[in-house]
Amino acid sequence: MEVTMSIKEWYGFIGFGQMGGNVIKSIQAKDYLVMAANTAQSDLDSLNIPEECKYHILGGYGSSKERRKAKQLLADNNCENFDLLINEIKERFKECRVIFLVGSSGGGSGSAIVPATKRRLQAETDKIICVVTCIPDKNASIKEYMNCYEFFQELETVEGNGATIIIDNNRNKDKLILNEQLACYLDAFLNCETNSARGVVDRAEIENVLSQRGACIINKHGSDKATTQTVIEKIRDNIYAPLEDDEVVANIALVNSNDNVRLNEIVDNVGKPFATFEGWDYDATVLAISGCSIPYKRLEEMKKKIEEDKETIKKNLTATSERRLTGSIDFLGDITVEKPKPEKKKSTRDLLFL
Ligand SMILES: Nc1nc2c(ncn2[C@@H]2O[C@H](COP(=O)(O)OP(=O)(O)OP(=O)(O)O)[C@@H](O)[C@H]2O)c(=O)[nH]1
Ligand SMILES: [Mg+2]
Repeated sequence: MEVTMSIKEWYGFIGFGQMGGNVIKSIQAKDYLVMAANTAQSDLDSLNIPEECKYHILGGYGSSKERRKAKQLLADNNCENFDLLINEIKERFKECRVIFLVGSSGGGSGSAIVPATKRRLQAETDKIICVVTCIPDKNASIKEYMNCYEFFQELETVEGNGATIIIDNNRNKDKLILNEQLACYLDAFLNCETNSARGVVDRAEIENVLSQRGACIINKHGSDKATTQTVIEKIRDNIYAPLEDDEVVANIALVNSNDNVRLNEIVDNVGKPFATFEGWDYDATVLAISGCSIPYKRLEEMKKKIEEDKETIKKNLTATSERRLTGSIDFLGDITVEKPKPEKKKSTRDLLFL
C-alpha cells in the first residue's frame, strides 16, 4: 500500500527562545516542518530560517532569563498571547503526529514556555508531545541553575506521555555542534524504517519509543565503526545529560547496519526494558533508549550549588540598595525576587503559574 504522507510531515519542531531557534534551524535544514517562537524579535531576526517559520510573541522583547517575565507575557489580556500561540501551533502542525518542543532549561523564554505549552497541547490534541532541552554547563550562573531546576520541576508535573531529550551543555564548548549532532541523530532515528526482510523498526515502534515518558537518548554510529562495545560506550559518553544508574528504562530500539552489535548485551548494560525493537539493513547503526529517569543526580548537584550560593547572592542583591551617599545604611528587609502577587487564578493562567 502506498504511503501518501512523507515521514518528514509526521514530525513538527517548535523552537522557543535562542536555543530552541538554533536547534530547529539545524532541523529545518533537513526539511522538517519547523517554527521558531520567541519573545524577542531581535533573536528571530538573527535566525537564518524562512520568515514564514518565525513567530513573535506579541509585546515581548526578551525575558532576560526571567521565566516569570515570559509567563507574564503569555498571561497578559486573559492569556490572549498564550491562546494565540497554541492556536498557531495547532493550525501549522495539524497533520503532525509527533511534536517536539525545543528550548533551553536555563534561559527565560524557552524554559518558561516549553512546559506550559506541553501541558496544553497534551490536553487539547491527541499528538505525542516530546521535549528537547539542554542543561546549563558548569560555567553557567546560579540564575540558570535555578531556571533549570524549576523547568524540570514543572515538566515533572505535566501528566501524560512524551519523551524528553536532554542535551548536556558540558559536552561541547560549541553549542551549535551539539545542536548539529542532535539533529543528525534524531533525523537518523525518525527515518530508520527500512525494507529489510530480517526485521524493521517501523513507524509505530518509533512512535512508541518517542511516546514514553522520561528521558530519552538517541545515538548514531557509522556502519564501519559500530560494534557492541562502541555502542555501549556511547550510552554513557555522548551529548546527553548522564543517565541515572537506576536501570530504569522502558524501550530500546536498535537499528543495525552490520552484524557486529548484540542487542542482548546492550540490554544487560542498560537494564531490563519493557520492550525492545530491532531492525536491519540501515545505512547507520542507531540506538534509541527511552523511559529512563530524568537526571536527578545532576539536578540535585545544581540545587546544592544554589543553596551554597544563596546567602552570597542575597547579600549582593541587597548591597545595591545601600545608601552610601547620605551616610545612612538602608538594608532592604527582604529581597522580593519572583514573589507572586496574590491574584484570583483563571484556568489557563493556572497552567502558566504553578
Ligand atoms: N545546546 C545549546 N544550548 C544553547 C544554545 N543557545 C543557548 N544555549 C544555552 O541556553 C541557555 C540560555 O538560554 P537561551 O535559550 O539563550 O534563553 P531564551 O529561551 O532565549 O530566554 P531569554 O533570552 O532569557 O528570554 C544557556 O545555558 C546557553 O548555554 C544552543 O544553540 N544550543
Ligand atoms: Mg533569548
